[in-house]
Amino acid sequence: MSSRRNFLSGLGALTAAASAAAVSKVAMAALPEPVTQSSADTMAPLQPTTGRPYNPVVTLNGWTLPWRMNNGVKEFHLVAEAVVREIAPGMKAHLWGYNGQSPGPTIEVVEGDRVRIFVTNKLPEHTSVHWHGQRLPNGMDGVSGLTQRSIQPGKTFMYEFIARRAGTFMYHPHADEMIQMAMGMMGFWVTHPKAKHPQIAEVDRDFVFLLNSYDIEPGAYTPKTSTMQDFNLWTWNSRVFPGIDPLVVRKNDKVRIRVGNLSMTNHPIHLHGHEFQVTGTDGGAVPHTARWPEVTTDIAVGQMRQIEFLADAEGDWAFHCHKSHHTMNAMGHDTPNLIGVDHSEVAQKISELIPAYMAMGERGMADMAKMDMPLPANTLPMMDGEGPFGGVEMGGMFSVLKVRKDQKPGDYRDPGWYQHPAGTVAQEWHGEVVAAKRKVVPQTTQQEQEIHIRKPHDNMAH
Ligand SMILES: [Cu+2]
Repeated sequence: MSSRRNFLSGLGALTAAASAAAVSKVAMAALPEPVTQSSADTMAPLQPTTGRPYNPVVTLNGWTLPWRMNNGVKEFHLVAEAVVREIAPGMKAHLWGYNGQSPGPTIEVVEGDRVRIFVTNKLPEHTSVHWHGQRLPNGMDGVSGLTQRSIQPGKTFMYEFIARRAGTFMYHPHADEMIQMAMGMMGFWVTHPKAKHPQIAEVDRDFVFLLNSYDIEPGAYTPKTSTMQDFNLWTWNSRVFPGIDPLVVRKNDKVRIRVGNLSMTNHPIHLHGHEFQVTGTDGGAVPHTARWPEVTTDIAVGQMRQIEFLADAEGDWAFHCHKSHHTMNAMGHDTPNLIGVDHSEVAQKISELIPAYMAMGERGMADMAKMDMPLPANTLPMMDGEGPFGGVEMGGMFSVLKVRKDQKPGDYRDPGWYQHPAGTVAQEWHGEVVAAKRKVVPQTTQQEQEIHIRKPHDNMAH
């Protein structure tokens, strides 16, 4: 639910730390009223009512920032502040973000627009905003210390530039970024082409999200910001499955998905049931002649990728990061591999001491997903989500592309589970099993199996 609110009355219970950053009422009066968002739901696309028309994007579990026109300039107001983000139903995180949410709202403009962005800092430390991928005057690039003074708590800075290049971009702080990005400060930016563009197709649905990650221990609310690699929540727009909304499309829609990576590792993003092309990066549109078909595209740290496909296959198609540890939630990452280990003897001994003891892992970890184990406060099961055929056993960076022939244009509501036509679902075989005919392979002798090893010599160095 979007709420316009008085800027100063917005200091909620959570922002005790930030209240040090009191903002002058007089200074704020002339600025565009900050618009905030408290819900983590996917908002309907924001149809432009002023300026050049464009086909808006849908931010997964997010929203687009409204603007005001002021003498032909698009004016936005970002407020850097402490926020509460629901990571998935059952877990909330205390993060930093913009205008009530992490990630901040998506900013959408049109190629050639003059854009003015006011940034008010309600954090307890200084910040800045870098407009990743944009062509702009050097002093607007948002690198504190290098191109500008940092924005001190309580201060408002103004960025102004022309959105010169159509494409897929993002924004994030370039001040204490190890802390500020680990706390969730980031947002998406889309510059739409002003006219038909030879390398930018018109599409029916255009989704955007950021890849990010957090290290929040079960029972805690605030991410550990010194973590370098070992994150336990792999998120899309600061959400994990089953909290990531499905991408709902109509059959035969042309679909674009724009993804940016602001986590500390790469993510091979994989789509089932369709092949796509990478049509753009944060450097711009990929020329038609340089595109090739993929079902997985690796998105490196700091990169953005724009993929496009024709959604011509009905169904509920998995869409996820292909690193299997990234489709898991917090808990149990230090578990040793016990597959094939017979626990029965030791389990019996332990249960004499601890009556409720239960052995886990000897047949894989799927048992975990089925168990309703008591969890610490404010965490999520490691693998979760119920599908029409049982547990999906997923967490983290996972969602579903839902392709339906009767989905109305512009309707993004979840249509429920796919109804498979009779006879099109894999199931247990009950028929007769025909004995396989096998070719008789002659036995090899000991002599033939001998391996010749060539040792490297000095002159083989390379
Ligand atoms: Cu990943």
